Amino acid sequence: MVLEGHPRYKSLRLRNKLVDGYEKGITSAHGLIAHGRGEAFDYLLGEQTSKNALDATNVACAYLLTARHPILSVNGNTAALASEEIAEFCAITSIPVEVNLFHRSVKRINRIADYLHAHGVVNVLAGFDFVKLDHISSDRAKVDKHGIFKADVVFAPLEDGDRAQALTRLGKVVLTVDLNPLSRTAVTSTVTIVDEVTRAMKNLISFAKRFEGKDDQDGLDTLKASFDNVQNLKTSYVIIQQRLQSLTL
Ligand code: PTJ
Repeated sequence: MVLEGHPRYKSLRLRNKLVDGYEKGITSAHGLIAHGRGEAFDYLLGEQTSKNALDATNVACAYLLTARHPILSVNGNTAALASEEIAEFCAITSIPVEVNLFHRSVKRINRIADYLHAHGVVNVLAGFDFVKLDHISSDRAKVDKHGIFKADVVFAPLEDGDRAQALTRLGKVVLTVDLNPLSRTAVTSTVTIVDEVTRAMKNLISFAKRFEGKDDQDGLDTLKASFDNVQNLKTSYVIIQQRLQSLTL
């Protein structure tokens, strides 16, 4: 149990969620290590949503709201950390979810799909009716015919570089959340949200709520056109540099 007054309460709560996910067979052992890398970058970034991360989140949401066939690709880490937020976001936007795993097993796909359903996600594709994409060495190449394969906009938090590259090569818009602004995924994606995934999901929900029931295609298109992913990533590099330079020992 983590007490709310603990100085690292939020970070410890997320760790607990992941360990719980691991014990339930949702998160892989590798996922725990991947989370540690994310935590290290979050520490360097100040453990808060920066303005440039919020800008990227809003642009990502604009892409999702204007897509013909959007899809949210969920892995074992994202499911353990953010199922409640995914359920709320998908209820507002009607975007379907595809369970797509790096360390793929039928057992884990079913467990994650059940876990998402239990948290209120209605439309979950398990990826059993799949097509294998080229140029991807991992099992993430297997994508659902009715999900990622058909999608024009793929939102894949905690994605891997190979697939981000392969999906952009196929002409898809790739949106990701990655605390490491230097990763291949971060530099390859159309929009990279350099933020912690639960914070990013909450901000996506707020943005989607503002546009609920409104038809503002022009406004959303203008927002998309104004965005430069490389410039946005550079702002994250600067934040890390400035934080390191401001350290006085
Ligand atoms: O459930 P599976 O089998 O699909 O596996 C999922 C993992 C995450 C293990 C797999 O996709 C993987 O190995 O990912 P990578 O290549 O380690 O990339 C994960 C990226 O996400 C890293 O750049 C981390 O910095 C980042 N990251 C980790 N935790 C978070 C995060 N970004 C945002 N929020 C987090 N909580």
